[in-house]
Amino acid sequence: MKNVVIKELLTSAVELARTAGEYALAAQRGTLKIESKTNEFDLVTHIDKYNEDLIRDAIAKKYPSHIFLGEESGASKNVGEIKWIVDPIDGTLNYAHQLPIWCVSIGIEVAGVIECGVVFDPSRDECFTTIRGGGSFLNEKEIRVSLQNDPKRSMYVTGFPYNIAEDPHNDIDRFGRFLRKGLIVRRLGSAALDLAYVAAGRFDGFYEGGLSAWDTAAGALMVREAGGMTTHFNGTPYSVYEQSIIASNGLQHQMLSEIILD
Ligand code: 2AM
Ligand code: CA
Repeated sequence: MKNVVIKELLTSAVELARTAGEYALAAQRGTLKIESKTNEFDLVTHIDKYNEDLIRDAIAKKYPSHIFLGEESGASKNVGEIKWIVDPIDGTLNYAHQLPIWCVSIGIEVAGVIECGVVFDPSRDECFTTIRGGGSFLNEKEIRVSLQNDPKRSMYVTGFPYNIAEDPHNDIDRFGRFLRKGLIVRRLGSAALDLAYVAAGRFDGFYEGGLSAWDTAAGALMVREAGGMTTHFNGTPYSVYEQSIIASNGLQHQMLSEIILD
């Protein structure tokens, strides 16, 4: 597909992410209706749903043949080669607690390949974008992963699933291995922002065990286009349809993989 078409799709995605993000930011101070999803910790607000409908309807109107895949409403029945992969609010728990660490994430896949994406953080007015073969940007300025190769001077980030109490992916042991080595690991609660921050060189690496396509569709490409590396825990190249991810500045990828798989 021509670069101009991809650029046009990215422009539409940025507009939608900004509209949805600004709406959610304004709504955050109001009364949020909160419901639980898979368990009592996995919550969704009426704004997640409102925002997803807003984005989904706008795409259906402008691009009726495109496929939509969203966290709250699942996949549309369209058949075609262009798919919008949307998390209307990534970091929902932070959002519900008035913590300004959440974003809108939109990735666009063409014939099975993620071609571009946006991660918009309305609390800081930070708009991260990426386009395959064209780099990654923060508010239109190019970003690169860090050059840090010393783990003692590094900062990593991870996340835990909502069923962490059952620890199905051994996240607690894995996190413990990092802490016992004295390594610094943050846990922010928004996988899409974690990835954008690796792309921007704020973190040197990110890993998480149980993610979905909408959490990573934009952010994983963003890391690669900023010069970093993305794989699954087992070292195979990253696909948004598999759960685990290691995203790093590249220099530390092997070292992180060894701790994660230990
Ligand atoms: P959310 O805020 O959109 O729900 C927290 O570690 C990160 O992982 C957040 O991006 C959160 O997305 C996501 N997340 C948490 N539990 C998840 C699960 N069971 N499946 C997919 N993503 C999950
Ligand atoms: Ca979400």
